[in-house]
Amino acid sequence: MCVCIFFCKIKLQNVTRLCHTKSLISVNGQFPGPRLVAREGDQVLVKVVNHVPNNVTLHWHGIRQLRSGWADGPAYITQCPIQTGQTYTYNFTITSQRGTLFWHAHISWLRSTLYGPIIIFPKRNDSYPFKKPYKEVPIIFGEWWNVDPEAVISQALQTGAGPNVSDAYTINGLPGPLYNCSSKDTFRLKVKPGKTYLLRLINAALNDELFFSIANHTLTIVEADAVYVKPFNTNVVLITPGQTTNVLLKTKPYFPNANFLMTARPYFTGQGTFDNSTVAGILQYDSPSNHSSNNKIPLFKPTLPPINATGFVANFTRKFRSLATAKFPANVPQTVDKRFFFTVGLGSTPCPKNMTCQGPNGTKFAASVNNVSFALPTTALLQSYFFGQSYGVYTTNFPTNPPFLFNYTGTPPNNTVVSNATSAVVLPFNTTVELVLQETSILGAESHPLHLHGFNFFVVGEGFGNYDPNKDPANFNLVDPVERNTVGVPSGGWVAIRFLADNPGVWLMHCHFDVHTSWGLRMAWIVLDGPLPNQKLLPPPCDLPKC
Ligand SMILES: *[C@@H]1O[C@H](CO)[C@@H](O)[C@H](O)[C@H]1NC(C)=O
Ligand SMILES: *[C@@H]1O[C@H](CO)[C@@H](O)[C@H](O)[C@H]1NC(C)=O
Ligand SMILES: *[C@@H]1O[C@H](CO)[C@@H](O)[C@H](O)[C@H]1NC(C)=O
Ligand SMILES: *[C@@H]1O[C@H](CO)[C@@H](O)[C@H](O)[C@H]1NC(C)=O
Ligand SMILES: *[C@@H]1O[C@H](CO)[C@@H](O)[C@H](O)[C@H]1NC(C)=O
Ligand SMILES: *[C@@H]1O[C@H](CO)[C@@H](O)[C@H](O)[C@H]1NC(C)=O
Ligand SMILES: *[C@@H]1O[C@H](CO)[C@@H](O)[C@H](O)[C@H]1NC(C)=O
Ligand SMILES: *[C@@H]1O[C@H](CO)[C@@H](O)[C@H](O)[C@H]1NC(C)=O
Ligand SMILES: *[C@@H]1O[C@H](CO)[C@@H](O)[C@H](O)[C@H]1NC(C)=O
Ligand SMILES: *[C@@H]1O[C@H](CO)[C@@H](O)[C@H](O)[C@H]1NC(C)=O
Ligand SMILES: *[C@@H]1O[C@H](CO)[C@@H](O)[C@H](O)[C@H]1NC(C)=O
Ligand SMILES: *[C@@H]1O[C@H](CO)[C@@H](O)[C@H](O)[C@H]1NC(C)=O
Ligand SMILES: [Cu+2]
Repeated sequence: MCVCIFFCKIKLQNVTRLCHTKSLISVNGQFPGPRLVAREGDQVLVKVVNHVPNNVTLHWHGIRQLRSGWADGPAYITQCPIQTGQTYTYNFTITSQRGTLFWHAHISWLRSTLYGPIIIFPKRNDSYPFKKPYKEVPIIFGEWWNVDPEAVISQALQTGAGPNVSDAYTINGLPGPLYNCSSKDTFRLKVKPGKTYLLRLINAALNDELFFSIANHTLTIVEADAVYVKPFNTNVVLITPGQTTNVLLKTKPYFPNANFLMTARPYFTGQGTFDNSTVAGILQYDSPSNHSSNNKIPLFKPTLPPINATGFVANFTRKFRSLATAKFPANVPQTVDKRFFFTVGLGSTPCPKNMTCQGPNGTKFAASVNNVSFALPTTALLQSYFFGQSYGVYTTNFPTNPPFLFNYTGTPPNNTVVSNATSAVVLPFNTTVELVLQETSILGAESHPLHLHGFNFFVVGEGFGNYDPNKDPANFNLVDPVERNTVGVPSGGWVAIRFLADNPGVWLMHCHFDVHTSWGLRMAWIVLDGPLPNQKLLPPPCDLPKC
């Protein structure tokens, strides 16, 4: 166990992609940002200094932050932003987690350029539950805008329209040869024959779930969201924003006289526009005669499922199972103290009287949980909670069920207007929670990658149509469900999760499509302290930023 210290200087950096040069916000002048590498059990200190005009916060996505909510990072939830010229040191310990996660900015859309891998090695003398790979390679997907993404979201929120879409997807910051003016910006994975590589896949894209595949190679999935899973083979991986997936790539036993594209492009079922483009990298065998860097040898392309392949996605996601061994048990709550049923989806807010709006039927787009579009406060919830100053900041009456019933996945109601509020659900320490997330097809069916801060949860069930509380629980998997921090609520369907509220603090839950989060698809859980000294939220660090 050690103390790992990282320095993050938030600064501007000129980067050129697709023949567009722009000044983007980076960590230490790197795009994508640097890797945070640590070991299970390590204490991590990240000193962040803000040298850009924007307010910034960083989030350590998937790190449990046991009793250290002050280091979680979502702006106005666990901290006020780090303002220009200010410094804040994130201080947390990595407890009982190992695998791949990622860090990203958690304010407005700054995570479009502020992101990087988190790699957590097992404890010393501990090993993977699979053969030690020859090499490990992070593959982080992102989205590239030729314009400033902050201008894109700010204009969308003004007009009420859907935001403009990105110009490219990237692998490790590189769009690859299928875009104009981009072939020199191609990620190349050089491999040796007969070896096993561990690819640490991370979807850091803002608004798009992605299919990923490597031509002529099968992948073995071994881990999801930094939790080992029962290995299974697949040619195509689906990864939603906020998810991480470790896969083993076994290279061919000989030097093939060919190169192989790895590509990713969206899975999309919504009604709006989306970036329908394809990022590609190249898998090339490092042959002694160097044939593989010869562009004349054949280049094979993988086949990805159709854009809207919901059947494939359902089959794929159902294959994920916890290891559920003595060493890596699946501690699924077997009994439930509190049940919640949340609808998630899009809606609208009325257009201000003196404006014309470009959202649905002249309104503004909004998104909600149980019809509540969550408004960010002007101070941080965690401070308000900790110092007993919630009055006027947030309420604790977040609805446990939708305010009115309708056929969630059928004909939409005639009123799509959502309400707005800053409200939370309060949970006593160690409450076992069952939460059903039901997609609403009010403005068209669409899947939503829901991310819970502060906890992992077990995905005990999922299905299409409306959740049936009388029939569906009978099919729940309480033995080896996958444990993760981000789950796709199926397009036109529902997902049921369970978690143990054993981490005191204020924890955001939100759609990991940034556009939906910006429209209000987010809410907060407040988990109270337990009776024992080690069950209480620690006091705030003295450099915690102020609003
Ligand atoms: C970026 O480019 C602009 C225009 O060429 C230049 O003025 C600026 O100094 C550059 N910034 C950095 C951080 O290199
Ligand atoms: C980090 O937090 C721990 C408590 O969790 C505290 O003991 C330690 O002093 C902190 N370290 C720094 C450098 O702030
Ligand atoms: C790659 O797969 C294609 C069919 O998808 C096949 O025609 C080709 O021979 C394969 N190439 C290699 C080198 O495996
Ligand atoms: C996406 O692009 C492909 C061509 O690359 C095209 O065949 C397909 O129709 C497009 N799909 C949508 C939904 O726009
Ligand atoms: C996917 O889109 C195609 C073309 O628009 C359509 O024919 C098909 O029914 C859609 N499939 C699903 C599963 O929605
Ligand atoms: C999904 O799995 C079912 C059952 O194994 C199979 O019948 C179906 O064809 C699969 N669908 C897709 C799109 O792969
Ligand atoms: C519309 O009214 C709001 C206040 O309700 C005001 O802030 C805004 O400037 C007005 N916009 C126009 C275009 O008049
Ligand atoms: C828009 O208005 C039309 C006609 O009034 C109505 O049929 C439709 O359902 C409305 N759409 C939305 C998204 O509210
Ligand atoms: C809800 O709507 C769907 C699609 O129209 C329909 O198939 C289903 O029967 C409806 N469910 C109920 C309970 O009315
Ligand atoms: C909308 O539906 C509700 C109940 O479903 C009904 O009472 C109301 O009259 C409807 N309004 C309009 C404008 O159709
Ligand atoms: C929330 O709703 C109130 C009342 O409808 C409105 O005045 C306010 O501007 C809304 N706030 C946000 C952040 O949308
Ligand atoms: C930065 O955050 C502070 C504190 O919340 C706020 O007062 C200020 O308006 C923000 N500045 C910008 C540029 O967003
Ligand atoms: Cu969403």
